[in-house]
Amino acid sequence: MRTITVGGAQLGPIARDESRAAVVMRLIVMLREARARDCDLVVFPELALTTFFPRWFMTLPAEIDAFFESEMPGRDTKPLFDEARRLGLAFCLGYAELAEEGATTKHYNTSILVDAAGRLVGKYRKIHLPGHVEHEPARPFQHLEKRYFDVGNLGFGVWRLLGGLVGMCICNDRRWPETYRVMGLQGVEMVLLGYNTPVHHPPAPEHDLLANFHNRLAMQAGAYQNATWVVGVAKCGREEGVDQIGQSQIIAPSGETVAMAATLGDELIVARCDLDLCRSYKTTVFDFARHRRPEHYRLIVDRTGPLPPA
Ligand code: CDT
Repeated sequence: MRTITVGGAQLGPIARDESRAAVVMRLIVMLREARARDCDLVVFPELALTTFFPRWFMTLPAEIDAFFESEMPGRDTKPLFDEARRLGLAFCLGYAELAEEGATTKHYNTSILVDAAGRLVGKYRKIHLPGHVEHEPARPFQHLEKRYFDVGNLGFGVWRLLGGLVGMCICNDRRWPETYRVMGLQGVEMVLLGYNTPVHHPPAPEHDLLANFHNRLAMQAGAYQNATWVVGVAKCGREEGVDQIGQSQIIAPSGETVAMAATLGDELIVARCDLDLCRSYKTTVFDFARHRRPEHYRLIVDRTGPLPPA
């Protein structure tokens, strides 16, 4: 049996003035608990090193860039890498990345996969950036991801780790079936993702009561329809006056949630994931080679005429 014991390291709120060093210490405490609970791999949330800064409108580049990392590991994050290697743990970490590309500096919402020896195995840059570009003062808080981040340019990759095929996506990506399907077509067996999801959605407050349901719905459907484990990890609780959902969860290829956080604070959820459970679905209901019919997936645009008689 191929198994990965995975820990979802949910984080409670991070204050705007909390130092990187203090946050990294919180992450290290969770790594140690994960070791004690026999984990092989620990998943941290999206933008796990700072408060969720896209909630504020900022114009000064220096103020914005202070939330970004220009090297990984850097001075403040090296202790995390050192401790994970000492404990023999792989991890997935979300952070804001400053990347020099030719003569330009790019800003990405990024997650990395690091193996138990401390080697960078994979990198993903968020593709589905939600929110808006301009300041919308009528909102109680902003969601300026489209302003502060460039669209990710690395696609949806899948990497060999711990005897399985592991992929990553970030927060809003989890709502889009394409995200899982692109990884599913590459045989993914475990999708790692972090999220910062406000309970209140100013453009459509009628969705607020359904925030936890939609979180579960999207991830469970992605898991089942692509025969993969999904590990979704929140940064949650009331952060700088904004409530964010929790319910971090580990979902089996059956679509069933097998572990879920019960608090809105720092909390480790753990599950021993049998990767061969994916095969039971990948070789039957979701055997893509036998049952998918992409040659028939056409968009019919000329539907203006009368319908034929039934
Ligand atoms: N961080 C992130 O992607 N949050 C979004 C909020 C959507 S509303 C702008 C999410 O999909 O959870």
